Amino acid sequence: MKGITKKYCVIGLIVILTLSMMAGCSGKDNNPEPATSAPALGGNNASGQGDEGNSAVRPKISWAGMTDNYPLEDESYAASYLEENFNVDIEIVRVDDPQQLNLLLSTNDVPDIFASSGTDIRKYAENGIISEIPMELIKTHMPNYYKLVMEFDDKVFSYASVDGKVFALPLLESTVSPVPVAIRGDWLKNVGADIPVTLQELEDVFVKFRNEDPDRNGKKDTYGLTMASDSVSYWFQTIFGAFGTHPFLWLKSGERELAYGFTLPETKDALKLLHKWYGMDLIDPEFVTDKRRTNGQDDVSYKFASGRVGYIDTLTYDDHQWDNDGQLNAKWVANAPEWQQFFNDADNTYVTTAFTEIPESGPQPVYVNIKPPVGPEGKSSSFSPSKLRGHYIMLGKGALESEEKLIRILQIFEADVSDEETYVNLEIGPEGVVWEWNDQNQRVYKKEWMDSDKYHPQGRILGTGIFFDLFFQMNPEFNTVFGGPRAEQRYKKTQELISTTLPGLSNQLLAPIESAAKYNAELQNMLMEYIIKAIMGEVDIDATYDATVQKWLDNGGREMTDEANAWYKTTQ
Ligand SMILES: [Ca+2]
Repeated sequence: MKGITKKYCVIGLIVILTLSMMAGCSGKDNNPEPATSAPALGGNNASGQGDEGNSAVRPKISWAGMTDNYPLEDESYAASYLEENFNVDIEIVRVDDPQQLNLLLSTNDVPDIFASSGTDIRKYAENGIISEIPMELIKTHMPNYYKLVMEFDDKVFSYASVDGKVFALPLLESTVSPVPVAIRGDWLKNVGADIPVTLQELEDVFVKFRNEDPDRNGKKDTYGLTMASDSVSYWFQTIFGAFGTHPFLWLKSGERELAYGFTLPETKDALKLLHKWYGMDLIDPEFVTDKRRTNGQDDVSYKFASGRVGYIDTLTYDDHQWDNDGQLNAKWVANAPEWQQFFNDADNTYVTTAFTEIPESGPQPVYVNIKPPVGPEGKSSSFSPSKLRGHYIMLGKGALESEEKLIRILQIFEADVSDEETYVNLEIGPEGVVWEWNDQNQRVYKKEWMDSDKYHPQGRILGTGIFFDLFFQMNPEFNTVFGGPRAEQRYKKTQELISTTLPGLSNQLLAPIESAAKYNAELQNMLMEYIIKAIMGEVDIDATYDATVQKWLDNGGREMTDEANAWYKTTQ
């Protein structure tokens, strides 16, 4: 991984050097850079391309960015940083909401750079609002960006294309990962069980968790698992995942079709197993009201931490850390005197990693992060939100005034996504003002930063944050370039160890469909009710499942499926 960072830095450096040389060649006999283009605050720019001279091309770029998070003043540190390092003039376009953006676009006052929903790409392209971004230029001037998105999905540009031409740049969210799975290590030890791998082994463990007093309190007061009733994405998701399905996601069905997960026959098999488990008393009867994540005692993480259920697959990796600021961790520590004592020593705050096996020594008890169970056909998965963001970067007609201008824009984007120094300056701000190096050579906030008159919680005085940093959290290498031990623990020790390594299952429908707005809420309620009844045995699954699928299809599900597949075909 280190090698990749280095390579990005080298390429970033080459971009900057190339720009320096271009600027140097065009104006080598001219005066030093004008004072007006200096950054607002003392930075450490790699600059050098400031003395552009009269003949230099210095394109003017109107920038509406991603959101309403625009800088409050026209002159800001981040805007000056871009102007200085890329020899451009930045004009900030202030847009407060999508309505205002649409008004701007309809009056033909289209910003060079803005972001909008993927559903708008065709409309904007057909109305001549946005420009084609030639694929060859993307490959040439954004090679690291190109590599990142193609590694995610080699069809990714088809989601941003109209009639085979690319009209927008897809964005990824690198902090998204498959949901981790954990089991109580102390209970496994107490009942003499190994870490379960298959679904059958998991069932065997759950039988022991229910019947062999795993918490050794002399009472039959423990269950195998429960679910997050308030979030359908997490409903027994790794159990459905062991059958390769998820009732509430669009999944691939065969080679060239999408189908709604509930309608797949594997969902019926999973429901039958869950009903069997309910009958065996392995599922906490409170599963119909338990929540995913609250501050109280009614959520899955409390029940897991306090020792009512022994298995959890409902929290993201952030909550699985041992730094005492995550939800599961906070509740776990509150129930564990040994861990409280351990974290009383401030030096211990970020030292631990997630456990993937039961440790021989150290504070007890621990929860062990395991892989999702492997089902009868060898399938295994954990729900993962999509890495593809719903918003795309688009370029107005003005961005194509000259090829030089377009290339400069793409170079800025490439530096933001792959050059660490550019990213830090746009996202966090300048060294010595906002942040400093700690004794472990990590970037952390300066203690006095929050008292500074340049401080703003969204960075709107310096212009830092996602207004200019359009590629926020896209490059996974950059998740740890700021924030010190906390970021290291979250994105290296935890995300890489327990989450990115899991088989994920995500929604395969990557564009919104119109019919879903019409039908989905009602259809989802119908399926939720059916699934609960099926698990609790209030309906006979064999006698009612096919009819329920039919009812779903007849009441809007077929229309949604057709629309989902019409989109899917455009990506093939
Ligand atoms: Ca007990």
